[in-house]
Amino acid sequence: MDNTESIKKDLERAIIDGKMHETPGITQEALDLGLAPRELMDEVLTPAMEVVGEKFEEREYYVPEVLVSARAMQACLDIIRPMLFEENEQAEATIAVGTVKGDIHEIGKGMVCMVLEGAGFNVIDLGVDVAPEKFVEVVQQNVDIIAMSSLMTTTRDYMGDTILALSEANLRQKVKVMVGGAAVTPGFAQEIGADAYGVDCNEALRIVKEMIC
Ligand code: B12
Repeated sequence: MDNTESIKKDLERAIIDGKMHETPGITQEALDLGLAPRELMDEVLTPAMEVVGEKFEEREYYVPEVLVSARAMQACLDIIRPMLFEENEQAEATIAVGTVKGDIHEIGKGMVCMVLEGAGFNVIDLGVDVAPEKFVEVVQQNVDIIAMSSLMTTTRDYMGDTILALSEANLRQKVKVMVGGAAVTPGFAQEIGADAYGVDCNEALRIVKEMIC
C-alpha cells in the first residue's frame, strides 16, 4: 500500500473509531501528501460514516458512539473547509440550505454548504430542524434556490410540506427546489414536486450550476 492509500485508511479508521483529537492531524497529513479535499470527502469521510451507520443498524454502535464519530468527521471537515475556495467564476446566486423539521442530522447538509460556498455561491445555512415556515420566510428575501436535506423517513415529508407552503405563499415560481439526503430518492423528489434530486454534494453543485444557467 502506498502512503496515500495508507493515510486514507488511517483517516477512515480514526473517524469510525471516533478519534476526534486525532482526525485533524491525520487530515493535515493527507493534504500534505497531495490528496485533494474533495477526494477525502468522497472516498474517505462519506464511506466512513456509512460504516458507522451499518454498525448502528447492527447494534454494535449506539447513539453516543455515532456522535463521537460525527464529531471526528466534523473536526476533519473544519480542516478541509478553507481549502475548498475557488475563484468565483459562477453567476451570482443565493442558495438557502437546511435540514428539515424534526431532523438534526447536519453533516451532509454541511458538506453541501461547503461545496457550494467553495464554488463561490452565496450560501445561507439555515441549520437543522428547519420548519416549512422558515424556508418560506427566507424565500421572501433574495433566494434563488432552496436545498433541503433529510436523513430520516419520518421527517422527509416535511420537504413536501415546504413545497406546498411555498405554493400557498405564491412563492413556488420564484425559487428552485433541490432535495437530497439518505432518506430521499429520485422518485420521492418527483412525487413531492421538487425540481431536482442530488445524491451527494458534488451533484448539488452540478444541479445549482444547471439551475442558474
Ligand atoms: C451521524 C448520524 C447521527 C448523528 C448526527 C450527528 C450530526 N451532528 O449530524 C446523531 C447521533 C445525532 C444521530 C441521531 C439520530 N439518528 Co442518525 N444517523 C447518523 C448516520 C450514522 C450517519 C449520517 C451522516 O452524517 N452521514 C454522512 C453524510 C456525509 O451523509 P449524508 O448526510 O447522507 O449526506 C450525503 C448525501 O446524502 C448528500 N446530501 C445530504 N443532504 C443533501 C441535500 C441536498 C439538497 C443534496 C443535493 C444532497 C444532500 O450529500 C452528502 C454527501 O456528499 C446515519 C446512517 C446513514 N446511513 O445515513 C444515521 C441515521 C440517519 N440515523 C437514524 C436514526 C434513527 C437516528 C435517531 C432517531 C436515533 C435515536 N434513536 O435517537 C436520532 C434522530 C435525531 C433527529 N431528531 O434527527 C437512522 C434513520 C432511519 C430512517 N430511515 O429514518 C439512520 C439511517 C441510521 C439507521 N440505519 O438506522 N444520527
